[in-house]
Amino acid sequence: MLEKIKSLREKAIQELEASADSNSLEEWKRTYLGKKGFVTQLLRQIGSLPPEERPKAGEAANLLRDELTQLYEEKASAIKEAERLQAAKAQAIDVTLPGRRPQIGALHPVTQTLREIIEIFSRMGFGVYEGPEVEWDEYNFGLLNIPPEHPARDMWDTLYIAPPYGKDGNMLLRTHTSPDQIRVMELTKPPIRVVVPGRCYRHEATDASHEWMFYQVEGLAVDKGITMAHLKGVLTTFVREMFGKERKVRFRCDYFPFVEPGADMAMDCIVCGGKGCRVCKFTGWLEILGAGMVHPQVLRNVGIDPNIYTGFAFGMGVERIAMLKHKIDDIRYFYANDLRFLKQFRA
Ligand code: 2U9
Repeated sequence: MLEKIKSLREKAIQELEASADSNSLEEWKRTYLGKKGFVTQLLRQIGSLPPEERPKAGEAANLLRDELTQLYEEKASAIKEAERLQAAKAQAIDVTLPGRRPQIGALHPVTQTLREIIEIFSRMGFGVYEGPEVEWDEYNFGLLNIPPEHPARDMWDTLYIAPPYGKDGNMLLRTHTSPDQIRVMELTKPPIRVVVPGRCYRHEATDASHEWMFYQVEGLAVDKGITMAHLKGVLTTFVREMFGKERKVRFRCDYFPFVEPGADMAMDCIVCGGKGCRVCKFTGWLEILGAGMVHPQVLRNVGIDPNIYTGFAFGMGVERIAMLKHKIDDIRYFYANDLRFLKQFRA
């Protein structure tokens, strides 16, 4: 019997060492320590041995059962740990793999130009105000000295808001940011120095220099003693900051209902330096903005006494400034969403 126990022990230990995963280990447990396993059967046979053999055989069989149980438990925890490590390894991230390059966007060229314009006026002490794109007729035209049915309205092809929102043409998409200047004068007392940027809309057939949606920056300075000299000084500084210190400027008379006198400002052509070329249509000059002294009636409309205060105002199209700056010959490129165009302006 002792021989039998010895050889069973050797066989069991050998097979235990050979089981490499939890399935084969459990199979081993059933074979040796299970209800019908070899060791259990062995223990049952002890009772049928001759009485003098029983104590030794019983002790040896019990020792074998305890030893194999302990060996099983040690092996089980070793396999469990090995399997846990393997699972963790399978899920692990390879930190040495190169990453996917993120697609980084950039500011639109019109936004870049808009910010540059605002920054130049900020350095001259101008604040920034923004108002609504959907406007009252009264703010877009009436308070700016452009009464209903006045022929001056023909200067702006207007997109009106249909009923039930707008009634009798009293609501529209602003044709300029001038109504925001009205709001600034209603909200604050002089001295006023402000620029008002934003989107404007016109019922316009698009071509190389016209879009139905475009950006404007308008500006306003109101105080005691403001003159045309301030207008010329501020705007000349702006042009030279934006397009170069060497720029020559030219002011000529122009008409806008909300200014008197009104002016048109041009600079010498940045392509030919004034000699005449295709860009300046052989005039040597590029028109960049309109301006003027705020009409006394406009000041009166917002409760500012024109006998005490005067002001100058100006307006420019941001796309036009960007086109001159980057020598772009068609305004429609800005809103065509063609990345071949837009990627050229990644700062
Ligand atoms: C108030 C008083 C005066 C703003 C002005 C212009 C002249 C002008 C155009 C330039 C190109 C519009 O974008 S554009 O088509 N603007 O020429 N704008 S004076 O004068 C104002 C505005 C508001 C209360």
